[in-house]
Amino acid sequence: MIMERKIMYSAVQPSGNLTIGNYTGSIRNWVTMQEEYDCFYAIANMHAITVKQDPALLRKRTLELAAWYLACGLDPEKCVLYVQSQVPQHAELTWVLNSITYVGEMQRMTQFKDKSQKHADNINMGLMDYPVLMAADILLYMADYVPVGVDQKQHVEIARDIALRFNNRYSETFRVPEPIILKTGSKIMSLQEPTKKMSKSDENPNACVFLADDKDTVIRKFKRAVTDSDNKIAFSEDKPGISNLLGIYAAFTGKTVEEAEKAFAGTGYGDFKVAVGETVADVLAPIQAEQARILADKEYIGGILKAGAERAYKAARKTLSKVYRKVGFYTGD
Ligand code: AQP
Repeated sequence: MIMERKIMYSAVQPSGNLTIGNYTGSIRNWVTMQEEYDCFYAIANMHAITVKQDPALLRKRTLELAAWYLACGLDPEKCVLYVQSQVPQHAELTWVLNSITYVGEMQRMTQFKDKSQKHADNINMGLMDYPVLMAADILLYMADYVPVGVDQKQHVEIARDIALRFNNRYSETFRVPEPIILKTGSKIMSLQEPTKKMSKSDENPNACVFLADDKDTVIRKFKRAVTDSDNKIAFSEDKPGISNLLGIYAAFTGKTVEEAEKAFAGTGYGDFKVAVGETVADVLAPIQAEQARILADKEYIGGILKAGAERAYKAARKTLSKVYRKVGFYTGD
């Protein structure tokens, strides 16, 4: 009996330089998943413009992100790598799904509330519609699973609600996706405000460790990480700074947080921070070298993205035709 492979969808926005949170919460996990599933991995540039972007920088970051994907180990022979805006069905399906999504649901989304506060001068329709576009992304490819960090769980849940609602109204059409959230590395917090998640668009560069940071910068940022003053390395709710560093160490070594706690029992905060910084920098160094090598060959990246967009388009077109028929759009045949 031939078992059908499960389908996986995920994406990252080219909205800033990638952080170690994007890596451990997302891209790194995609690499193992491409062996087992049919994976679609997008560069979510349509999501990115829901906050102001410099157009030239957005284009540049799109290629850089593609190079990071490849450098982290995504293999275009094993998965579909593409740029979201090159597959028009994302926008088209969003419009249909908008018509079965309620404004109140979108206003209650945590990311919408956070980003509305952060970008109070630009609370645009796209920002509020972000989860519907994300639902369209996922549902277009009939994804079974969506690997995400904790921050995106709510959006996968709303995608499930929208899929079920459509299926109830128009008959069985979409597969209902499930989020995959790994135990370690799925919620890396800011180094400066450890109760807030690390975000690539954070204005304080010391709050984030970027994938592109060199060893000295990584160590300097960890040395400056906000902790507490009791000098005890333990994972607990009242020690968000130290807990975050333990979580990062665990995510970069494959150890559990308990093992990390044990390894540093009795160590002072200063030495602990340097050790975490060195561990992270050593993992990043070979990925950075590979990313630079790949980025130098724009033609190679362009070829991969073109082929990826064609494959994604084929799958997306199939779903959208079905949707258009179900909702009663005139198709001319
Ligand atoms: N701090 C984090 N820890 C673990 N996972 C994280 N992710 C993001 N931050 C962390 C995961 O990375 C994937 C891509 O995220 P995205 O670019 O689509 O949007 P985001 O979640 O809004 O990420 P950022 O870094 O915070 O971007 P900006 O600042 O532009 O909004 C997702 O799977 C996410 O869970």
